[in-house]
Order: sequence, then C-alpha cells, then structure tokens
Amino acid sequence: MGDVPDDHPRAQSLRMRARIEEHRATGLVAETGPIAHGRGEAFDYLIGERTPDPVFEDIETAAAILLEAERPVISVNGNTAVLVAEEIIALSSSIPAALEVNVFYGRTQSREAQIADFLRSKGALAVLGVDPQAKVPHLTSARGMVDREGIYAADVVLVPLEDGDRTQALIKWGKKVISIDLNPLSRTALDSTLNLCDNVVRAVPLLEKAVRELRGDEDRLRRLSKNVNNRRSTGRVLEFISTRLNSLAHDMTQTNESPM
Ligand code: PTJ
Repeated sequence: MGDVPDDHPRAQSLRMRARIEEHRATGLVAETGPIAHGRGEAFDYLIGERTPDPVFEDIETAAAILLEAERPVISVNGNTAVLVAEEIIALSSSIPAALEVNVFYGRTQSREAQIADFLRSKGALAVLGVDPQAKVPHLTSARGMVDREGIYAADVVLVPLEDGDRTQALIKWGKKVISIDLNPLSRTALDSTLNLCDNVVRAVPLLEKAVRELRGDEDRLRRLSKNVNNRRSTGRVLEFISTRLNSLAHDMTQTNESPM
C-alpha cells in the first residue's frame, strides 16, 4: 500500500485494490476476489464513482425492509469483509441484524473461521456461519450451507457483492433478498427483492444512516416497504447510466478542441 502516493488521482481506488490483493495472499479473499473487484471497478466508472441519484431512494427502501424484518441477516464474503468490515458491523448493530459468513470459493471451516476472526478483530461481537449444518433447498454450491440461527431462519438477507446462484434459491425459499451489486444486470441484482446498484463502500454507510433516520417512523417505513419494485429500480439505474454516457458523449463530440 506504501506504493500509492497520497496525491495520486486514483489513490483511494488503488488502496482498495491493494487491500483486496493483500488479503488474497492471506486467503481471506478468494483467488478470484480481485477479478470480482475489477468487474465492480468497471461498473463504478459507468456510474461516475458516486451513488446514482435514484439509488438513494432504493437505499431508504432497503433500510425500511431491514427495519421491518423479524430476523434480518447480513451475509459476509471475503471481499465484503476486507472492504467494509467496520461499516458492516456498525450496520448490523444499528438494525440489529446477525452477521453470517457465507462464501463460495474454498469453503472450509478454516476460511470461514478466518473471516469470522477478522470480523471479530474489527469489533463484531458474534459471527455466525462457521461450520454451518443447515442447507438452502435446491442449492448445490458451497453457499448452500447456512447457519441454523442465521440465514436458515432469516426472513430478510442482505447480500453484498455476489453474482451467483444463491439469491434465486433464497427467494424461492420465501426470503427477501437485498443485494448490493454494481452490475445492475447481474443475476443476483436481477433476481433480488431489491438491488442497490452502488459500491459497497458507499452503500453500506448510507444504509446505516438511513436505518438510524427511519427507525420509529412507522408510516414512512410502511410506505417505503410497500413500494418495492426491483425492475423499476433497475430500469432507473440503466436510465441514469445511459443519460450520463449520452451527455458525456455529447460534450466530447461537440468540443472544438483539435486533436493533439
Ligand atoms: O469470498 P467468496 O468465496 O464468497 O467469493 C466472493 C466473490 C466476490 C469472489 C464471489 O462472490 C464472486 O466471484 O462474485 P462475482 O461472480 O465476481 O460477482 C461479484 C459482483 O459484485 C459483480 O457483479 C461485481 O460487479 C460486483 N462488485 C464487485 N465489487 C463490488 C461490487 N459491487 C459493489 N461494490 C463493490 N465494491
């Protein structure tokens, strides 16, 4: 991380990448974690590396769903732990929601325990998902093993940063899934009850703030959670991206500057 000077125009992004790389070496992040991160970076460029305007409302809606849940659970994989450990722990105590380690790659008790220990070292009091014994019906991947006290019994599961087979299985099982995925067209994003198309490093603190602000406002909570429509939310994000790209293209094609 020492290689990145403070005045580098992309210092923050390079530091995040360095964290992922450092923890890939320790095994906390999966071998393919840096690829997933790079995919996220590419989509982040498309939205301008800021929370898209329509996603602020989606974040409020997600906060309402989490506050109204009876047994909300936050699922944590390697990339999420490394990028937002403290923020996800703060969110879990604000809601409150249980934290459960759930990984796809190299699922062994030792990787689960490594992520759980990492979260505890950052202040988590309890972490579920180490050597889980329950199964998500009709899900054959490693993500299918879940904690009896956690995802198994949950009514709402927050799934940051994952593209895969689990969301659909959880939905079919009768659970609500809120995903955080920069790719609005990923399977997880499309299948979830509500996707937050934003970088997890921005979305989680905004979600925590929304949880704090909305708590106790029963009318608003009911109105927000009744109004969930993931297709409409995804459509608004796609419109946001296309408007942004069209406007950039327009500015660039209208410029009178001559090529170097
Ligand atoms: O720790 P494990 O074993 O559970 O593995 C975790 C990864 C992320 C490696 C695994 O779930 C995976 O391979 O995911 P995918 O299929 O690459 O999907 C990750 C999705 O998250 C992609 O749609 C990315 O665009 C998106 N993404 C990546 N980084 C971020 C992100 N979304 C939000 N914030 C990010 N920082």
